[in-house]
Amino acid sequence: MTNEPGTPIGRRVFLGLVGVGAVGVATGSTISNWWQQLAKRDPTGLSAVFPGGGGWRYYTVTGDYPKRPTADYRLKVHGLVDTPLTLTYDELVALPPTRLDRDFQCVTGWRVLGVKWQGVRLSDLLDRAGVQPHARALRLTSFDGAYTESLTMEQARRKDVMVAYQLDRKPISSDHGGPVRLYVAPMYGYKSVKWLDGIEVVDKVIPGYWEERGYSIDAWVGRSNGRNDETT
Ligand SMILES: Nc1nc2c(c(=O)[nH]1)N[C@H]1C(S)=C(S)[C@@H](COP(=O)(O)O)O[C@H]1N2
Ligand SMILES: [Mo]
Repeated sequence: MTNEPGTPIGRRVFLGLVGVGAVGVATGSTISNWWQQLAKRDPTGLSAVFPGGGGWRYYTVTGDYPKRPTADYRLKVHGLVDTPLTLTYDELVALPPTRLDRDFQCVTGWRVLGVKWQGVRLSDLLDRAGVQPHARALRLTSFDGAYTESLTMEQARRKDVMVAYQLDRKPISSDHGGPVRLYVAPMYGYKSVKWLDGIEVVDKVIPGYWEERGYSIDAWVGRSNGRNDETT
């Protein structure tokens, strides 16, 4: 089963996603925590009108929102590269930053407008590692232990694709996939791997978690929204 971007997604996949959304069960005791938990598992979008949502849903396919202190964080760039890298959080944030003020859109329909992202261009990291000539794609992994994604080398080299460590001027929370996640501005949210820990350079596209479950490997947000042009 495949789904073209912008068309309604298949029922099986949709139900799967709703099921996934229901995994983040309330654990907090405060009211605000309760609302936050509601927002996490609410597939309808109604909780966006309540405090704490801000239009976001907090997704996880494992039922867990793993926390990793920045001191313990490592990002590996490996595979078909001349110099494999293992970057600490401090090393990553010390690299020349890139910023984007762009929308975040899930393929299920919700969208958060004008999110302020800061990070390091994925392309810069690839240059540091030295991509070998026969490389064609990336396999991206998460320290949740389950989620993966793919990008072609051409997609990965775009200026609007970054390894992000700030969201709306604050460190990315663990709910949002911090301390470090991917942000692929021109594509649906499922490309933006949370809790990013690995960038493997490979010789062909390896379908990611949701792509194995029916979503399109090319996840371009429909041009009809007029907001997906590549900018610096
Ligand atoms: N590791 C991991 N990354 C993920 C997901 C996930 O479940 N696990 N969900 C994806 C989807 S479908 C979307 S829309 C966004 C949601 O990001 P958010 O939880 O910060 O709103 O993360 C993407 N990256
Ligand atoms: Mo999504």
